[in-house]
Amino acid sequence: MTATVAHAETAQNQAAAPARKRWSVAEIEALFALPFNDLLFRAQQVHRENFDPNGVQRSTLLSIKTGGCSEDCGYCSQSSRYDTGLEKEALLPLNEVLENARAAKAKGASRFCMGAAWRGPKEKDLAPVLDMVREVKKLGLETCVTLGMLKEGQAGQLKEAGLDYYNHNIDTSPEFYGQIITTHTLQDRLDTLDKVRDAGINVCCGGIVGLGETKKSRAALLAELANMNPPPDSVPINNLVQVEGTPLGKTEAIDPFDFVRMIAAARITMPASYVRLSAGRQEFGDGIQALCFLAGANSIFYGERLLTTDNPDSDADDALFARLGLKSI
Ligand code: SAM
Ligand code: DTB
Ligand code: SF4
Repeated sequence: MTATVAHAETAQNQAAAPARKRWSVAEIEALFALPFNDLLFRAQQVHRENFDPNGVQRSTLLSIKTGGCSEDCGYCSQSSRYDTGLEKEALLPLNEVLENARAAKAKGASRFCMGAAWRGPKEKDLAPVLDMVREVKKLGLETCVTLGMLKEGQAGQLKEAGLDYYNHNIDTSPEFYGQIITTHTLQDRLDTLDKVRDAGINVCCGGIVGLGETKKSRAALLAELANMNPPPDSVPINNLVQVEGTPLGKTEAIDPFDFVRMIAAARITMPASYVRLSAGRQEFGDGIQALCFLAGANSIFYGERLLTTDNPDSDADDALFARLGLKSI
């Protein structure tokens, strides 16, 4: 085939591709306003059209560099601006990371996600992380890192080391963002996501609810995510873990049914993405978590620790999976 023909075919394929739906904030608010059963039925239908309804992917998190972060994210235990009683730690040595990764694999996680409390990695920070990615990958695990904002060229280095996913959340709606974070902008985060996507790394991007946001703001967060081109491969929906000493440490908790609605609307608006029932699961009982799976959540963080706060024990999760007939994928 000549180059000209190949080009012509590409152009034709593009012309034939159906235009992607853009979601308005009002449309997503209308999803939230549906009777709960109607919303869940619709979400479950979309879920079944796109995924095995009983498969749930499991990632284990490890904080490879804890605390002392320059940023002022109002929810975060790791910002140096708040007195949360957290001990600042240096970057973990490779052998300790690998020990944790081996244990996560033995427990049944398929992906290992390493998080660092940085605004972004300096060049000298990145080299040891690249080694971690290479070595974790060799264990037969998928790799994910969340390191903050990336500079030119860093995403390419991570890709070359074998990185599968980069997590970088937009956290909340464009309108509410400035009330939660002032040291970097939403646009800064979108720029990093572009670099990750351009390097051919899968994008993991979601947000947090329970920050004191309105329902409209939740809808706007989902619209921002769903209208990305393409939408993120993985969408973590975090329920704020209230950390004493942070500005949001005493925020009123979200109604758990509204959290389930958030999962359902994420499933409907991003049919082909993995929707992750993320931080804050401990605040929900088994019943609410089961509803989240019914609403289309198909991944979780697995293991007793998130980054600096607790997550359900893996034994408790294994028992829940057995009771619900869920299988790890
Ligand atoms: N520093 C990097 C960054 O901000 O991208 C990586 C680590 S940061 C802890 C990763 C994400 O965890 C945040 O964007 C936020 O969505 C989530 N997160 C942090 N603290 C949380 C909390 N207390 N409750 C729920 N989610 C939280
Ligand atoms: C994400 O969306 N949630 C995870 C992961 N990506 C890095 C982090 C949750 C952190 C919860 C608070 C803590 O343990 O510090
Ligand atoms: Fe730093 Fe990330 Fe926490 Fe913000 S969320 S304070 S950037 S570690």
